[in-house]
Amino acid sequence: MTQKTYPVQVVGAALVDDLDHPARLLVACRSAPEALAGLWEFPGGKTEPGEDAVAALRRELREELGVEADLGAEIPGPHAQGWPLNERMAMRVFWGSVSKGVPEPLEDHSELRWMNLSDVDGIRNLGWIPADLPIVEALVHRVS
Ligand code: 9L3
Ligand code: MG
Repeated sequence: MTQKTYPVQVVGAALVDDLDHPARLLVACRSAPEALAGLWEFPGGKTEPGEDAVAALRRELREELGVEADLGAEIPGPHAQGWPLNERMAMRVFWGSVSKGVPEPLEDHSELRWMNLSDVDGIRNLGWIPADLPIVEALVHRVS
């Protein structure tokens, strides 16, 4: 069987305080584009030509948050390209932790927030980009 291909590959990070014993998750509120402003997401962005997913995500976290990250296992989505975002884009999501720096909203975000992973309802009710919600559910199942 062949699977659909999404022309745009996006990568995102579930950044936690400690990869082995996660207690807190970093969530980011978008400031741009206008259609997504005010919605929360996993930080990340589009993979560039010739870049693998992990390298792209390291770059995005440097650009958007100003941090270096250790990346861990993937949170597998229903598709080889990860979690479908729309007809054209799918996102691969990796666990990660900050290895250097303090996250700041340097690009396309108005606010960052560390959420307690025990606050499952608080995380669920943030007002996510709708396409990120299935990933939120997979993540809270993983840690609960
Ligand atoms: N997107 C959705 N959820 C996310 C991320 C990082 C991205 N967690 C969508 C929003 C944009 C597109 O993917 O339409 C590309 O993301 P970016 O490069 O604007 O961050
Ligand atoms: Mg981005």
